[in-house]
Amino acid sequence: GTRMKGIYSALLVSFDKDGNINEKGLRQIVRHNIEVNKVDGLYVGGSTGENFMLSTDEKKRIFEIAKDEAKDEVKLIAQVGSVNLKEAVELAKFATDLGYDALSAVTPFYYKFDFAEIKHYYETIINSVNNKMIIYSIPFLTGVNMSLDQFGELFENEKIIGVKFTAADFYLLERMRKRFPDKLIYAGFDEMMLPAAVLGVDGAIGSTFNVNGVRARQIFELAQEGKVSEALEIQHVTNDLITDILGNGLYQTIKAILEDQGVEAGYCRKPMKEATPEMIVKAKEMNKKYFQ
Ligand code: NGF
Repeated sequence: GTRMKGIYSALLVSFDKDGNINEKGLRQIVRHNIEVNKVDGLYVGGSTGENFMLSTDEKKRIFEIAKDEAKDEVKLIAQVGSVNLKEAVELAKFATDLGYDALSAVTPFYYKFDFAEIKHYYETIINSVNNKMIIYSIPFLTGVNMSLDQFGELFENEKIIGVKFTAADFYLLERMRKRFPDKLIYAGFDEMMLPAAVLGVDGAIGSTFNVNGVRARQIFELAQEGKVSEALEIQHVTNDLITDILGNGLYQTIKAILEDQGVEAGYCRKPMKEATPEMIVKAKEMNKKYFQ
């Protein structure tokens, strides 16, 4: 549990123009996160990894490459969730065999699964392996809003050790912190990291840490030291950056900033669009403004 606290990049994946995994670029993104962003860990196969547009073999390949490049230098969490539960179990076994420190699974989406179905999904995945599970809750993309009691029911399984909380419901977050002091809670919205840190989350998992990991750590550590106004100054700069990124195209822009820093972050997977020349110009301006 406690050894998994800290700052985790939701790992970007580099694709070539045809949408194939660019292994060299992916390795560079892993190295950049470890050496420049100085993250504590990587969250592999999440939304930021464009995971839900990939085949099972591609997901496995990404788990392999990330582990091979990171070795044991940082903690590794594998997001294995899928509405295809058999695929989720297969990926859970695969990532566990590779030595991933923990698994995570998005709440099953698209169909309106009831809580009994959601619980069965988590129990099936985690009981198939000797590993730990971090629930991936992202209601704005999945439509799944679980209550405090429902989280509590899932957390009764000791192998379910925490939650990646990508939501703006700070009332629920506070209730969770108080009721589950021993579970790991990760903040998922980078632009709301400071209030989440003040509420006592154990860490954060974010897409923007692929470029802005150093500021993210400063916000988190200052908040933990009670230096809220200093942390807020850094959150303000961070949110200027995030506003610029979101206004220009989330993953395309982070990739273009990385490219400008010499990291072969490549293209996004279709149906995500290709960055236009105008988007790339703006990303270069962001790199200059926030990172030089
Ligand atoms: O990218 C998304 C989804 N969310 C990420 C984060 O929760 C990581 C967040 O960093 C994640 O979901 C994943 O990769 O699995 C945002 O991108 C960031 O706060 C900007 O809004 O939209």
